[in-house]
Amino acid sequence: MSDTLVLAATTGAVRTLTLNRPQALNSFTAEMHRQLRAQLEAAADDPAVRCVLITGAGRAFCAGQDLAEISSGAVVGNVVERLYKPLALRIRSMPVPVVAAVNGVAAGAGANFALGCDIVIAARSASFIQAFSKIGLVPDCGGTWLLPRLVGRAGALALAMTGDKLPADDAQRMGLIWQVVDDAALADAAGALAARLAALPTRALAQTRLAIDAAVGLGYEEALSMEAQVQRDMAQARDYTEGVEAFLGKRAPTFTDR
Ligand code: T3D
Repeated sequence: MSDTLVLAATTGAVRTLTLNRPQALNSFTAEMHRQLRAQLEAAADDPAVRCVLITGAGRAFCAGQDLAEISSGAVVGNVVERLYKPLALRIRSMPVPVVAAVNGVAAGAGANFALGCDIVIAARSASFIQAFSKIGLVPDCGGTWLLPRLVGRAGALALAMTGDKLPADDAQRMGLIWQVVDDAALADAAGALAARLAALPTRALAQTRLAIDAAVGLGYEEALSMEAQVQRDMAQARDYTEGVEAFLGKRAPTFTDR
């Protein structure tokens, strides 16, 4: 029987997935990819799950690809196409919001995996490293797309070329991540954020992600048309009726769409 490399726990409507190879700083093996994908599918298919929270066991979030596994024979290009690309796309297509709670170092594909989540909250001692250049690679797991959009071309190139360790506070100042909290407060702060998102109309939140990502490639007028189309769809959903009725009735809404 294989080890449990991704722990899953549910609190209310929040499914927490914990990368669990602390002895190798939660670096990705093919088996950890497989288990993470299975857990993401299970969360996507479970109507009771309204937010996914991803974190790491031990002192790291994720150190990217397990370099020992690669040197033992896996083919680099294949791994990126076969494992990292579907992972990044799965995160982007989750029907509920995805929060990354970065508890320690996030390096290489581990950094970009975190940055591809919807909201990134980090412990103050955490850091982000585009470690690729140090081993003769280029950013992957969405890094080439994400970094310039998050911090602009200048910041993206500097981070990717130097591979310097970026402390969480600097990452937040640059707009790479959303929030930094004291280490001891991370689990509670991330849990509270995830619970808050879970109580919101999660279908509209997932559509918000899609619309914002789509708008990046559109002109202003096209973006306005796309918004009108998405809004038409959202207005057909129960959550919209519930939100408006709750507002007018001066009561708290109960959102159920997904
Ligand atoms: O197929 C492909 O390769 C393409 C896909 C690429 C995607 C990528 O992610 S490429 C980038 C891969 N990641 C890295 O290059 C990061 C390598 N790790 C580090 O640079 C450092 O470990 C950290 C800066 C992340 C942390 O440094 P530090 O000093 O806090 O910890 P450490 O002592 O280096 O690591 C602790 C242990 O974890 C150590 O094992 P040991 O000696 O205690 O048995 C170390 O070997 C292991 N570890 C850390 N990162 C990895 C790893 N083992 C395998 N793969 C790793 N990526």
